[in-house]
Amino acid sequence: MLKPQTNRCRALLELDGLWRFSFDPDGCGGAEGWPNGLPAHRPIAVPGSWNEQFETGRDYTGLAWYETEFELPSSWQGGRVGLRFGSVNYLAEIWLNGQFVGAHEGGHLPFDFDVTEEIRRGRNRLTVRVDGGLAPDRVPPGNVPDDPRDTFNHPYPDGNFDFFPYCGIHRPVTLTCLPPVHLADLSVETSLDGETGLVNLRAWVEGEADGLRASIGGEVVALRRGATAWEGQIALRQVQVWGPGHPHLYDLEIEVLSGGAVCDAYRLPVGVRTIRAVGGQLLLNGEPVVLRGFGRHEDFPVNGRGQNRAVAARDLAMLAWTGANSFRTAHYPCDEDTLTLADQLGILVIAETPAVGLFFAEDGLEKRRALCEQMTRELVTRDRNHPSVVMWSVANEPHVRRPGASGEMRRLLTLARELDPTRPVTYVSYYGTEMSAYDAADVVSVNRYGGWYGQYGRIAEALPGLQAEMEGLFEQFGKPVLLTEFGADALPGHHAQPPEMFSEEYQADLIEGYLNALAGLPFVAATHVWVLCDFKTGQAVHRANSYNYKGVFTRERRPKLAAHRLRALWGGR
Ligand code: BDP
Repeated sequence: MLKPQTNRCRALLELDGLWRFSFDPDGCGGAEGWPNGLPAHRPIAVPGSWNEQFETGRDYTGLAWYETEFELPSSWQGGRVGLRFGSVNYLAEIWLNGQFVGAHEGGHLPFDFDVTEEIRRGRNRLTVRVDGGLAPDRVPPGNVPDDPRDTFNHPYPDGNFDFFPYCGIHRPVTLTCLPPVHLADLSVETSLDGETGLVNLRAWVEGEADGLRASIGGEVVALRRGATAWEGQIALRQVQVWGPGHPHLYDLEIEVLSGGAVCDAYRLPVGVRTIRAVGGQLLLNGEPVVLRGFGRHEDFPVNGRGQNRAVAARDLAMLAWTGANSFRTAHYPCDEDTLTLADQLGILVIAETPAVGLFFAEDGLEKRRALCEQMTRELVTRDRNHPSVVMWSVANEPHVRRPGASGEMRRLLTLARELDPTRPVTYVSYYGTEMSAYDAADVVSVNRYGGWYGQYGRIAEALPGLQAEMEGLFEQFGKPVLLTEFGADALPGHHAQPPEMFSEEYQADLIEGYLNALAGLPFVAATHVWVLCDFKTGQAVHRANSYNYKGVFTRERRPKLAAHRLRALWGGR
């Protein structure tokens, strides 16, 4: 799905701002006709999570209604009018002027509707019902009944995952106007042939076009009409490849021709690079690369999970300051502007679907499977044109001990690879060799917490086992091994000598111990600290202040001792 843009052929209107809002705990809004106007309401900021904007509703994950009004620009005539949501958690139903437009399930990916029929000249009323409910048949799941084969905690609210289940309209809402014949989607794949960069294009068009023209780096080609898409290749001699330290972006422009004239245009920054897993290494542009970095949540005081571009810019600046080169979008796709930033800054990204906390009991299994497939498709089609995205992760910590679990993981890995054969695919597990589907992945990704969730207070005791396990994983699968999480909680300002759990010293020592222990293992292709910043969780006995304190920066983005330690180890600028 293309990100909206405005240019000589396209227009857009951001609908963000102060909307009207009402909780609907009894679910009576539909029967009472709320799509025709909310009877009682309070103001709410969009985007933003509802949980932190009022003195009530912090733990509320039920039904709520949003409403706004806007005027259609009079110049928007004869085009296709679309309504696009960057993300709504969890289930959104949309009405325009009281008419039902459509629904979307899943909290972290965009969706849009053609509202050309429903839109009116002049003033329009847009209504959104959001269902933030946590349920076993949703992804990620919540309120999951106990399973004796898998132990998990039940935080409050009861998400089957370790972050606060923020709800609401979390990313921008945009009204778009496209010409009747327009570019509907685009795929850009790059490869290298010596010093020549090859840019392979596939473009999907809505309506009858006479032709398509692509220009990049001074080269112009006409695309040819294929069975389903328009296709073409552009060769860039003496190509400037994209990568950390040299994030060169070319400016691609696609023009759609109809009746002898340009009827639509779309611009996209393109980074030419290759990424492959070969033996025990990840190769970026043919050269071995080791991912140093973090898991990153979208989380900030008051904003909750609402998109905040300044926070994203700050996060990527802090990441570079430590000397890191990468992050994983744990445990859901990040917003699109963050990926644009990563493209510009030369930061490598493992893009993860929202499939966290999957369990494989029959209850809701088929629906969860269908949702995982839908989300994998939505993620790949949204993010495939970002050079920063170097890998797909189809799940985090599925409860793989369940019968059938390996098959479910294999299915998702295969789907991701079919959708995008140019990037390695993986899933992240806390199990190693047991019941795993790593034979179907390109890299093995594991999370390890020795010295924290085991061997309390004894970092040194955790390290030999870690090395042996990583060696065992490489021996078994012959693929790069990624340590996608490791870390320790540190309460900011809490110090101890000798170091003890929850002190800044203990966190810094554990991280350094892990990095040193793995430094000599050439097949370890990633060390990602959990986590970049402290983040909000549900309430639980092991979550003081409802925070996960494994950030090397605080939730307010101040460095802890571990951030300085990493900077010394990673040579940050
Ligand atoms: C890991 C999970 C992550 C948690 C982390 C922790 O993947 O979501 O936040 O544990 O407990 O297993 O800090």
